[in-house]
Amino acid sequence: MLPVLYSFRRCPYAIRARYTLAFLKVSVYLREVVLKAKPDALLSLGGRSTVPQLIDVDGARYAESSDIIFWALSKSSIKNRSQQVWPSEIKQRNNMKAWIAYNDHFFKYWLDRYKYADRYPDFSEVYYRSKGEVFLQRLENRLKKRRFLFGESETLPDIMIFPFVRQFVAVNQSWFESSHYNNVKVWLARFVNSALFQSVVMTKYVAWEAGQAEVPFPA
Ligand SMILES: N[C@@H](CCC(=O)N[C@@H](CS)C(=O)NCC(=O)O)C(=O)O
Repeated sequence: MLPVLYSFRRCPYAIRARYTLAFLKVSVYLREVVLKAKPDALLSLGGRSTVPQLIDVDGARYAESSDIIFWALSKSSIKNRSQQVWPSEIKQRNNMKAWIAYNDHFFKYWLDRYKYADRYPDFSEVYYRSKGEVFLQRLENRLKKRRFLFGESETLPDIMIFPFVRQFVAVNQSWFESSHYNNVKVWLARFVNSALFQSVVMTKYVAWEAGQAEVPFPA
């Protein structure tokens, strides 16, 4: 018996949760959700039915990607990896939290408008992109001096931010390729070209239906 993770393959919140689980080798049963036809098992939990959501074996519910990520940190037996991604120094943790919060509140806001510019006709797609670029430039400045946001190896801010940058880039890949964000390009490629991302995190699963065999993740 394992905890259950409700997930949606392309969702950036679900991607960062799955990446953390895979990186820390914390096992769950993955239930792939179709957002337009959420399973009753998820809806009947009540309240928010966004993905990702994790239900632990004792019934405890983690309804936010960040809750799942911190739950995974507490469960991982690979202590050097959990220490690597979330070092114990308080000042550094606060700084990391600030980067994650900036991503989740500001970058995500402009990302949605850039991605769905036709639904936000007040301004142009290029305008929304330029707003998102403020964050890309901050990432670029930081990554000029180090391989990852907080040093030479990945930490939670990298893991929690890259799925959103990936989505931003996907709106107009050729624009990004020709842009000057060269260090962001290399940083993003490290994640999306990794075996962990391609062969584990982004594995395709059929939509889960009640009664079907559970799917262990990471496989
Ligand atoms: N703050 C949540 C956001 C999760 C979220 O918005 N997920 C989207 C998919 S990317 C979703 O479930 N949308 C469907 C819905 O809102 O019902 C988290 O960090 O997990």
